[in-house]
Amino acid sequence: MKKKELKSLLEGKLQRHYGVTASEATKNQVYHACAMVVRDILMEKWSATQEEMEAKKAKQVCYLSMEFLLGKSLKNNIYNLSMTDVFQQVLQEMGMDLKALEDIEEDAALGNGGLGRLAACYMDALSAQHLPATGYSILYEYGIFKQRIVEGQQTELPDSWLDSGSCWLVAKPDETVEIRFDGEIEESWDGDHLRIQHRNYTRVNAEPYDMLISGYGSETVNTLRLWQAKSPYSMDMHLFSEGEYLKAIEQQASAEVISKILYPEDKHPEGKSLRIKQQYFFVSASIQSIIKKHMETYGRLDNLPDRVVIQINDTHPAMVIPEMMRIMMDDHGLTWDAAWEITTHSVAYTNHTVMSEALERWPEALIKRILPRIHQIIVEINRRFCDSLWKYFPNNWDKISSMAIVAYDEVRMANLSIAGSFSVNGVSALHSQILKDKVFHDFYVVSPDKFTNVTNGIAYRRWLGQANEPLTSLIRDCIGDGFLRNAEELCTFAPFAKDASVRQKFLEVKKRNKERLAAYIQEHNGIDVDTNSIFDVQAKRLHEYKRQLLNIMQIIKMYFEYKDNPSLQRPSRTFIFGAKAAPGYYMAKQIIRLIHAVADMVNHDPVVQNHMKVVFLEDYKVSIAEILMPAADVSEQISVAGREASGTGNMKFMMNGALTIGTLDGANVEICEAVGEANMFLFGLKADEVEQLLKQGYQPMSYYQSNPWIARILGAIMQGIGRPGGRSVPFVDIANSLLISANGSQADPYLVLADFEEYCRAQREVDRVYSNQDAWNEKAILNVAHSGVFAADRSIQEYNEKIWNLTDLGR
Ligand code: GL4
Repeated sequence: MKKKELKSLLEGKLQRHYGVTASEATKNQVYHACAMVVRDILMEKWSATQEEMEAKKAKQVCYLSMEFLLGKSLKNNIYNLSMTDVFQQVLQEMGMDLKALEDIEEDAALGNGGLGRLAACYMDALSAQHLPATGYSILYEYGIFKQRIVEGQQTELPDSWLDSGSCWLVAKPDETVEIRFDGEIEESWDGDHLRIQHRNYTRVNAEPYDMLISGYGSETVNTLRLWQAKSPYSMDMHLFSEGEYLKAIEQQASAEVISKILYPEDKHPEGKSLRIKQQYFFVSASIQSIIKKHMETYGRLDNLPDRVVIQINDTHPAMVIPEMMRIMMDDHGLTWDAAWEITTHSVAYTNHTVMSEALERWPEALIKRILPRIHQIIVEINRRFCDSLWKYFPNNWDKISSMAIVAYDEVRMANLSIAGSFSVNGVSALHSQILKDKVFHDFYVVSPDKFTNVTNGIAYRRWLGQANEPLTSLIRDCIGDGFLRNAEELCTFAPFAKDASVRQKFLEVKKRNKERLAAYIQEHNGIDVDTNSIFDVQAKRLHEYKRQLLNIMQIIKMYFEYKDNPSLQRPSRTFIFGAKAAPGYYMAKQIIRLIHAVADMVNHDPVVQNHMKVVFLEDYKVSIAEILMPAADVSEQISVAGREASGTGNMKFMMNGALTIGTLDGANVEICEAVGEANMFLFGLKADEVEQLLKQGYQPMSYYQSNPWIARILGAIMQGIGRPGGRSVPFVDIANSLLISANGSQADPYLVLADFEEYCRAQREVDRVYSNQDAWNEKAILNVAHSGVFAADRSIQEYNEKIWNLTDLGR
């Protein structure tokens, strides 16, 4: 698009929507005008995509996820349309700055962390690969909370993102569907046909809002459909006129609360009725809309699996299975067998964690009360499933009851997901192997062909192309810009690691990115950090298995080493953390507090602060990650081996040229295969060693007794940590959790003490390698060059080949 055309489009929006000229418009108005212009362009492509899908009778993926952690849209859409330059120029002439407008937009934070961000990366890659897709989720009014740190402790504030985000939503009120909760099921025979009637139910409307999903250089624009809960009863006038004001609006409020807020727990499902309602609400709305559309086009359901594949992002949407059964049997008159055939050939399940507390189980009584028909269907699925298991495990009741979908008054969503799908995949090679060997071993024995792996990937044009322009342009200068379409071409950057001038330029790029981050830290934390120091970053949700505690213990050790020996020669370090803790997760919040106490101690010590700093970035989110990843030298990926299903931050850091210090966990294993052990810092117990140690009886006290550093650090943690001369805070619970087993639970279940010594060794290796800047940069460049396999494009291709078999709209 030419400058003149864009200018007149923007002026038109400002005039018609705000009645102002370009020179009168506020920044906020110009932001909205830009968004509207971009939306119009996407809308045309979206219509063309829809037409093409119909003409080609395309097969599409419906990606159901409770979470899509999108971040900001304006920059990404403009970039994908290759309009960054023209926007910059036109805005400049209007006296505005594109960057400043981008900052007005709040992150769309409809997700907790990796799982939700993965969904967003996949939508982007699907459009880029011109594969037809619709994402389905909930239009939460409040996304993940905003984190405020008050006196070193996390507090939570609501995140109302819609003020600046709603301009990306296209309301489709005509496609509203009705969702039914509660009530009773009445069965009656109509000849030889069983009629199911749902009586006394509570009705909630689901209103769709569509977001248009662009892909880099692609004509395909896909849809992310977000459902909002609306009460069909505006207000009970009868009650109202009798003066019962509150009761009158109660019904309305209890319906609309369903889409109010995202649950902020990563890996800890709350057994709350509202959460079940959220799940069924978006599942039922999505399936109703998928089946309705299919019936309008084809007039039959038996070919549904040829036209759609329903990918469920973890078990949160697992109720698609009984819901499809319900709609096909009760509304369309299919037999059980016919409906089961269609359902199990349409649904595919991705597992994202092996942590047992994250495997969803719902109290059966709750499901029965809130979703009586779904409950009946689940019970019947279970009965037939257990029958079928008999032939594999005759007389083995223990095994069958462990695989059952309903048992001990609980409904097990993972078992339902496996039984009702044609594909089960993990998200890294190691994780998929653990699923087959351990977590779902019995299911694997019954249907080995169902199980597969698709290693995660990232939308690298966002995480490298947009977030790190200096590095992108250095790569472009070396190898051309084909890598922006095909990430595998990044490997042709590898030989440049040997080129001294490229290493020098890489160093300058990193320095610029560190300066940008340092400015951010100065503005938000008031801390001066040295851009010549090693930027060592751990940014991810706060969870004990991710072991931020291991990191902070090593930092305390370093602090003592400088105290003991002020002339110690080591490269200086800036340790940077970003992490939200679930609001009810006590230990995670204590660890955040400890990080702040250590930061206070280190940053105010007159001697030590010249060697190291500790920074905690408040409210870590996608847009902060976009500043953080490009500036990192060291990427901390230090989870207990076997627990982190994949990780995706690890990929983003690598692609931006950070060296990983990590355990052989999740996708770290594949990072190591791609870049070579010599170009990262591996340490710690391996997954099988972890299991073995826990099995044979792990005694953290023995490490405490044999390693004086551990004793000294835990002693300090217990006595209190704080700035010199100031108040110090004791962290007795943290120390106890590492040493004492409370009511039968394992002490230090995440093996912090077992891996401590090895981790410190690896950190000294980081110092040694960094002391030779040039050698370090060579390794960093090799990390960038070998990161192409972690593009979401590759993951999507694998999903398509192994599971989806979609129609390619680009052909
Ligand atoms: C997660 C995993 O913990 C993480 O390793 C993985 O990268 C991500 C996407 O597959 O899914 N599982 C859950 S639950 N939250 C995650 O971030």
